[in-house]
Amino acid sequence: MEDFSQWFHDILEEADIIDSRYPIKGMSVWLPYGFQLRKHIINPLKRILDKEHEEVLFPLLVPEEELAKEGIHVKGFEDEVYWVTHGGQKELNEKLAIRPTSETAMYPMFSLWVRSHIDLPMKFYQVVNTFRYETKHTRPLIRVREITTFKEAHTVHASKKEADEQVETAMEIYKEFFDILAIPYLLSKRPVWDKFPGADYTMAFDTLMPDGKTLQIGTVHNLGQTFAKTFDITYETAESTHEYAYQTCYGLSDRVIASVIGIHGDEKGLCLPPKVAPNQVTIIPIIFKKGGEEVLAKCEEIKSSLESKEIRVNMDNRDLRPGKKFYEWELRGSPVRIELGPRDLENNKAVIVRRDTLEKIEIDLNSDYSAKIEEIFEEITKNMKEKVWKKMKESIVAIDNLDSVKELISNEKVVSFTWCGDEECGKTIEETTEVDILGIQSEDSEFNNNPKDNTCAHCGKKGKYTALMAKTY
Ligand code: A5A
Ligand code: MG
Ligand code: ZN
Repeated sequence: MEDFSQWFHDILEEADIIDSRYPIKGMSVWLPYGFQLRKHIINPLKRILDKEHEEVLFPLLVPEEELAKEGIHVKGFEDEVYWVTHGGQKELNEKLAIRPTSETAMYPMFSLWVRSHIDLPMKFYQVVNTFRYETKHTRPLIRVREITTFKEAHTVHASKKEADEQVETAMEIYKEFFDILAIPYLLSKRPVWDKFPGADYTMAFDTLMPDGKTLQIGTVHNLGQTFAKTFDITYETAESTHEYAYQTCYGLSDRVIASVIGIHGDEKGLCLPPKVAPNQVTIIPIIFKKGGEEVLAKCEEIKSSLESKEIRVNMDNRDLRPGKKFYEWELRGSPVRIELGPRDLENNKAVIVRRDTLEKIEIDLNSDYSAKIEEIFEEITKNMKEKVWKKMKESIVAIDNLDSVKELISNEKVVSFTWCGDEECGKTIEETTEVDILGIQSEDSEFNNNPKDNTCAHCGKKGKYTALMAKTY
């Protein structure tokens, strides 16, 4: 893929994902195929969250007074908020913010809902659109002004320990989700100057896009008691004392969809993991003048049989050359194609083509072929996952001084180095290299690969952490 940016732009249009010609910068239209893909990505996430969260839906508008309450938070978002100032001709008494995120919409209500320790923990989530007046270059799905697919979870706990544990749980949830999408990720603790406004700390998932830039695809924030104090979220303990609650929130967005498209795609187009592909199997009847009816009937039979096993099947019997159909469904990333013509019918066989490898596999239609296809789905997922994880890991280069950073980054690498962790040192590193520090690796991270006795790659002080640097979106 020579020019990823161009490829990404083209595929969104060619595969009918979104139309970015909508006349407002940073806002696009989801097209039917894109909408299906989006749905099949959201669904498994909801399934995971529904196990221990409750889904809710808050209003889009936030009173100015609430938005302004948490000083650090509002400071972080003040340049990005869209405002509603009028109702018809009449200027509103109080401006209303269009949510850039929903802390200030939710937490005044949490203050009413949280009464006693028996109400806790509370775990909510919603999938909504949020609006951010981004000033950096906008890009469909990646940096948008209307985030159409903003999943935000918000939790309230009775103790610091429980909130800390929820951060761990949230990270596990996201790992499980990204594994379903076969998306590789780097998990790090963001530097203090890059944490979520108002959070104690932020854990972030970044993935590596084909152009060597990392994309933040999910964040988990430990909010401590900051918002609880601002919004008066208190509970009565078993001993009848009143305490401030502890909170966390975690979110992800359309960027996840961008990463599925970008990371798995190739020169033929999309390549979708079976679990999220709108059409898991595409059946293409190969019809000549004679025997068309029988072929179509057999294809219908295969379709119903697969559908009875909950496989999403699409039968393309449009009056087009098969070659044209192959091309289109490869472009749209359908993981498995089944071709069936008169000769196959005679032998009661069909040909399966895997989108990831383009490998052809003959199946016996007398056998339990739906089980075989499920097996192929598993293999596809495994293969796609291994390929992209390998590629990401190979892009990470450990260095012991910062001289080569610029060159490595321009060669699309991510660098890891030993860092002292001091804010001043970190900011100097970012300024002199013009590269972002993603964050620090946990002790048990496989990317925590710098020797323990190393000194900081920049200042020479005791090196406490392995940090990652990359060119970011
Ligand atoms: N309330 C918390 C969860 C929150 O808002 N966190 S956040 O600011 O980090 O946003 C959550 C996720 O949305 C980020 O991890 C990032 O991947 C994504 N995101 C942020 N701004 C975006 C934008 N303009 N376009 C697309 N995705 C964006
Ligand atoms: Mg920065
Ligand atoms: Zn240092």
